[in-house]
Amino acid sequence: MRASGGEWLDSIRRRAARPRPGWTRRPARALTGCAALLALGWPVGPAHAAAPGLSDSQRKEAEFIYFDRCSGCHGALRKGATGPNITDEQMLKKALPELEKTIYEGTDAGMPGWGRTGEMTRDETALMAKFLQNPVPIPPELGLEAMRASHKVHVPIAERPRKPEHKRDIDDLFGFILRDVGKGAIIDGKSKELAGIVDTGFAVHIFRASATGRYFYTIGRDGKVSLIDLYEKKPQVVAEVRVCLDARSVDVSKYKGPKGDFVDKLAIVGCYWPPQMVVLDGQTLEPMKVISTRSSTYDTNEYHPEPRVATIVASHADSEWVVAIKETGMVWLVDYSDLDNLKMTQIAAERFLHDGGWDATQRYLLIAANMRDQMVVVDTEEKKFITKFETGIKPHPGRGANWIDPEFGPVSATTHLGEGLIVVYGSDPKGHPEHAWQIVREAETAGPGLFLKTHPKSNHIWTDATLSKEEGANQQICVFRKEDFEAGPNCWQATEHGKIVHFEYNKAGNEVWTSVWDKQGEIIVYDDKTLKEKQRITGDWLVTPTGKWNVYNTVHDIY
Ligand code: DHE
Repeated sequence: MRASGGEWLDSIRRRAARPRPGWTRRPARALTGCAALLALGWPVGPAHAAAPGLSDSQRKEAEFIYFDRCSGCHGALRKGATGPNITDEQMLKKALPELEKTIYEGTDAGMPGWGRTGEMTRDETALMAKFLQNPVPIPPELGLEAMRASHKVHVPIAERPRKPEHKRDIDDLFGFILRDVGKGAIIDGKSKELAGIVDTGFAVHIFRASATGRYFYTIGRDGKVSLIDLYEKKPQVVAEVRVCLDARSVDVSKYKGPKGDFVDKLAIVGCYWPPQMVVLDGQTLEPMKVISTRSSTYDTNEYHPEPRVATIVASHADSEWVVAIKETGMVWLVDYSDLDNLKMTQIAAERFLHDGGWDATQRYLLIAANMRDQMVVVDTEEKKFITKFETGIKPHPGRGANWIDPEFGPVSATTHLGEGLIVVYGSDPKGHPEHAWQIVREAETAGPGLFLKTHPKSNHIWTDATLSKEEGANQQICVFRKEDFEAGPNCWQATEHGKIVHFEYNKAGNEVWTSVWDKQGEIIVYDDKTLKEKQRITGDWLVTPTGKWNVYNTVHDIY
């Protein structure tokens, strides 16, 4: 029988306290927080006779690697989403050397080659091949009581400063993820100085800023949320709580209107496992309500046991979070004005919803259904599905990019995981109905990429090619000009090591910051007008920098 979240945490504590013969810990990667708990083992069903044997310690090591590198695309239950179904029934159809090769080399469909990129050794890829032929371990649930056990308020509200205790411009601070060390760096957008480093969850996925910009929220892959107070002399984690065992998204309440003032009042976390969202007090992170996402697929109406929460955006015009549910293909508009009498609008969209953001008017959610090669449009004012259309192989817009095209008016765009392609489509159904949700331009980038970014004050659109397998291509940046998109991009090699990933503008909209994603990482700051490098931030603290967020742009959803 499976343990409940609370019993499970207790049993983990008991087991963790015992000496563990045969427990092998990987020296290069310290297991922290929930990752360490996960590695202690999930209940597992009986193995098929043909499944290769694994020792206890091998199984635990494989479970951790699976959680760290694989579950995001294939799901905790291995039923597939961005990646295919890799349950033991499917994997036993393949020979072990074939599986090992795929894990080591990657695939043309976009799976990274974990051995090729140095993230797994030969022994580890061999171990993972065997693990995949064994039955899927079922992770436990996590309810309010167990969440509350991990809740800590380090600085009570009454003891927090009433105004900033420093001279920095809070609106121009940047939050940077230091992925592999479970930390976040806060950097001053003006002086480029490091304002402070804070401990966060494991492999933090995103930062979001509170509606006033005073706080940053981070969400770790292990489901730990950290609340960082930017008023403190040095940025400091003032509260934390673990509300999922696997997570990617967090957002805040931004609405101030007739239904109440919710500025800096609430936060929401989207979990991958357990499949649920959790509403928290915005100032203390006390967990308040759990909303399960287990439900039926939008099209066949079949029950799905693991509908994961992908993108969340916060409405500026209503007391609503717009929540994308990946496996069932639904967008849920969650009205947070009355949590006891919760109202939700459930909009059928498309399966495998992943990442997205607002159009320029902040009325339409533009989100990728990446395994369907489509972009989906949802109208949050009329609260209904508008349309979906194919763009290319696995669209991946991040938050997206919105600008005014000289010929087609307001447009939006996406890059793609599966090919080096930027696709531009009309996004102004009022002013330019003939182009709305139609592809108007497309062009090649340096290779399959993850993110693009622009700013209303800029003439440029920046793209990365992080997933490219061609020598050096993932170290390139390609920039398109809004006023002459058809001229093609200006591309250059930005680094000799690591990969270029993700862009963010400063508050003024005249600088672009990007990461060199490497164990010895760097931040490159470009002048957006001249495209010249202005500064390179380095330091031994810059370990695997990935995403970055400017406070002002994140509060106001400028992209
Ligand atoms: Fe992300 C956004 C999920 C891999 C960096 N990523 C998101 C969002 C989701 C998601 C659901 C949208 C959050 C929101 O807006 O509320 N990402 C996943 C995965 O499931 C996936 C494919 C595999 C995994 O195991 O995590 C994955 N993502 C990655 C990476 O490998 C990246 C490059 C580095 C990392 O953290 O592992 C990465 N994802 C990011 C970033 C954003 C993001 C920087 C936010 C973009 C923004 O501009 O806000």
